[in-house]
Amino acid sequence: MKKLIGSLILSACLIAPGIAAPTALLITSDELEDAWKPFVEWKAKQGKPTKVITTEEIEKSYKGSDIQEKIRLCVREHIDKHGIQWVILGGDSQLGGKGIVPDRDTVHQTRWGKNTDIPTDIYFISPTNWDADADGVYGEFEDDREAISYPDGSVGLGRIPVRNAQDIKAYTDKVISYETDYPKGDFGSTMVYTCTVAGAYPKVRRSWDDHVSKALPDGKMSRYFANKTPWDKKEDGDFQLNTANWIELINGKSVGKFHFHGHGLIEGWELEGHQMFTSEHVSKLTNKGAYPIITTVSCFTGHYDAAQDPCIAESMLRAPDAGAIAIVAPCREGKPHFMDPSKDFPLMMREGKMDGTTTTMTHFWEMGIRDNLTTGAALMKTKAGLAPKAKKSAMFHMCLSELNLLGDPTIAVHPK
Ligand SMILES: [Ca+2]
Ligand SMILES: [Ca+2]
Repeated sequence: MKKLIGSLILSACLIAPGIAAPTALLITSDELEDAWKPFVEWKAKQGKPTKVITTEEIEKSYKGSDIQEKIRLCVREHIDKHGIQWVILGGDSQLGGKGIVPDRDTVHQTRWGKNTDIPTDIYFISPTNWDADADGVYGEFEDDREAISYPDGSVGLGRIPVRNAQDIKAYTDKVISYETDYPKGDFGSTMVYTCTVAGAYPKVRRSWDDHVSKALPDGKMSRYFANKTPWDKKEDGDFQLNTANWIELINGKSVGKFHFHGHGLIEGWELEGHQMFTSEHVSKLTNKGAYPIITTVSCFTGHYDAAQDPCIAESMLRAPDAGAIAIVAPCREGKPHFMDPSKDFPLMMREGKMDGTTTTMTHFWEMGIRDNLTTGAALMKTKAGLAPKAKKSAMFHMCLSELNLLGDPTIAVHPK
């Protein structure tokens, strides 16, 4: 009897209010720990108690070859022993293993050339260390194969690439707005595809027609392609995808979901007439309270780990009272990954066969909306679905490694 009473008291303690077991783990630095407190308090109110652990604590408490390895071991311990469902990397990364939450660089040799420094955030939720041959080079498609594992979809992951307390405050305010005061009406069910590359028109069309529209049957979708938009006046394509018109699209507060397809650089999206949408234009955004989620295949727009900072995705996330709430973007070139490029590439041009990057973005939307998932869960379940291809193809291995979620992984893709 004593034993029973003892265990009842123990269970009561474990489920007592205020000490609910954390469902999310947020990693940041000692310096920024306090700045995250309002975010953490907010998440607890949302039923997602969040534990904060700093890289300084991790450095002391875990054994591993470097800080990234120690972070991975810490994350896995929290997943395996404490049932953590979301992992939030709460800070930017800088070159050479520096920054608030340093990224893990993995190496990729594909038909596009060799990349040695692809920031691979899925490494942190991996049960294996991505360096089977222990040469200190991570993610080698063949030599490290046995130690490479992809997400299984059970844990949501994202990085909020902030640098200081002001960034954290601005982002936290946006998350609270997103979760309490999401715009009424058609905002959430309106999706815009922009595309400035003619060869991509067919696959961008199919992204909606064959997939996202199925999850959002009452959705309102518009295509702003270089050759035709709903806002053309005298002739097809005369509404230009230029910076002024993009600012208008976002400031109109009527579109909650964007997919941008076209060229890009670290500092911005390239629109028609080689106009660049950069941080200068982000500063003209006034979409307070109406923060869209964005997917984009534009090269380098998610290059959060660069010496040059911010990348355009970071500008959009850090902007106070404006910009975006979450972005899935390539950290380097936005490549069309295919299993059999010589056969698949012409099919892409002709009939819109989707490559790995466009498939990732499309499934993120389709699954996230249909299954009512959070952003982090939607992207990791998408990667889980593509994992069999990544095991067979170095290009898909790169695809899964290089597309990171920038933003809070615990917010809904499609708030009700
Ligand atoms: Ca290796
Ligand atoms: Ca950065």
